[in-house]
Amino acid sequence: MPNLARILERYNPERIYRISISLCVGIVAVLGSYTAVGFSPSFVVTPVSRFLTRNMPDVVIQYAIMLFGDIGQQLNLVFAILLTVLLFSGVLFSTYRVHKRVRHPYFNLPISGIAILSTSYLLTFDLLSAIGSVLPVLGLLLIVRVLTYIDTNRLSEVERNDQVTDSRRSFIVASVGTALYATLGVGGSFVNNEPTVSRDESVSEFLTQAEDKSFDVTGLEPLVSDEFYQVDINNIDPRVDASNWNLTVTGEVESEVQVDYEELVNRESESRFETLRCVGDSLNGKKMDTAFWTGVPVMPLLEEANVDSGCDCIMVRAEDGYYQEFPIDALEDALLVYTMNGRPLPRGHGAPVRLLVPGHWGEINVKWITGIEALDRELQGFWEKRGWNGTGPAGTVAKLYAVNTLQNGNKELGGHAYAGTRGISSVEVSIDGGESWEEAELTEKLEPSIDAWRQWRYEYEPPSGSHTVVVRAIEDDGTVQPQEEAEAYPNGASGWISREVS
Ligand SMILES: Nc1nc2c(c(=O)[nH]1)N[C@H]1C(S)=C(S)[C@@H](COP(=O)(O)O)O[C@H]1N2
Ligand SMILES: [Mo]
Repeated sequence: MPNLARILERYNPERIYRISISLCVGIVAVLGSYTAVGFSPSFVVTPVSRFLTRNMPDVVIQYAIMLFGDIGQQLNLVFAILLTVLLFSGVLFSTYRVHKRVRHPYFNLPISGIAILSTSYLLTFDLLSAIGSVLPVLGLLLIVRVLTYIDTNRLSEVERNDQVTDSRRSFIVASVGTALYATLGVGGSFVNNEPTVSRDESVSEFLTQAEDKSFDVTGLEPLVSDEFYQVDINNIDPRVDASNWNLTVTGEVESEVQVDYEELVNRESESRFETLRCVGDSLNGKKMDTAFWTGVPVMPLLEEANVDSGCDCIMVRAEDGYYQEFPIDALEDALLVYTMNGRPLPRGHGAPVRLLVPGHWGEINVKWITGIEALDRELQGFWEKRGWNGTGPAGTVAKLYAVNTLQNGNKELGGHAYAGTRGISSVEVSIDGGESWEEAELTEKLEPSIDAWRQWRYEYEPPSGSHTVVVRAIEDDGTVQPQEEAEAYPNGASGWISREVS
């Protein structure tokens, strides 16, 4: 075992000591901002993470999706946090140079403080976040200073020249302090949780309807999802105040239109059950969910603006810089949605207002919507630029989510089936690998709805030994779910889901 002190000596102890303190400062600066503003756009990591996502070359993104799938985004966040910590550490480390020039200990702390404060402020333009960063940094540096001072005074004249001996204790205290603070800072996240708003009572009859129509199958989510999947390009979602929100209709229009939140919710609204499915959903994946939504039809707004688009297409833009292009036709039954299951739209699902386009892949259901621009020629949206093909109608699928053995020895299968606005007329099940097919039970349609999914359930006496179960959905007009197998990228997953059951 090499002796730590020796290594320290060999690698210029003073420098190592400073690097360590700088790292501690980087960590507490990031945590401090987090404690002050939480996972919000004002958090110091947000702009760094955003920069990474927006500027990552398309090839890297495609590889990351293939290699890491959903955790790609978490990796991005971890990387962004590391970079931000290093940025603050670097800033602090460079102030040591200034200290050397100034040569007066009283200036050290203010100089470091100003450096951290301005870095944080320049990243976020948020004073609260910047103060959040600088306060714990000042606390940490103060402790280090005081301890170093005490220790230095205790030493003899000769020993005082050895900077490291007298700062080792302060270094240990600094690391322990940082670790403690990290624990508290993470605990602080609970403080930043958003309050739950009580449910609009007029919606309960619809939610009760969904509950009553749902099958009671172990391992199967009800018709209105308990956990609604979330997909977007952000690690830290935008936070948009309803009072500051507005939507503009611009571009190839006769007269631009602008509505704010008040005006929107005072318009005539519609409420219905709708299902969303992400084009990135794997064949038997769970990026498909249903909620009861309330919103205002979009088309009247475009009519007010008198849109005259050369391509009959629009670009929809959002607060997070996301943009999607698609045909105006798709908007026929689309809503600008502001409640979900009787509560104000949650931040993660696009608060205060999102677009809901029945039957289309999730990606054009733009959250945190800010603008609709009528185009004169076709352009590519955020995902289309990266090779995806997800602006059209969503694919048909019967998922196989539950395989249960009942008390009477029978097998019970269950899942959700979705066919966009084409509708599900039946789900067929084969227990012999696709030789013969039987019809599954189907839940009643949710009302009102244009494209809500259904649950299916099938019970049978199992043959002895293992057998292959296959399921497929049939659309309203008799079209059978495509059997050809494909990965999600780039057109959405397809194929019949099958499973060995024994
Ligand atoms: N502003 C914005 N809207 C967005 C996205 C996004 O990244 N930014 N992601 C889209 C994608 S790919 C999907 S699948 C749906 C998911 O909606 P949800 O998170 O409410 O389930 O939102 C869409 N709307
Ligand atoms: Mo998606």
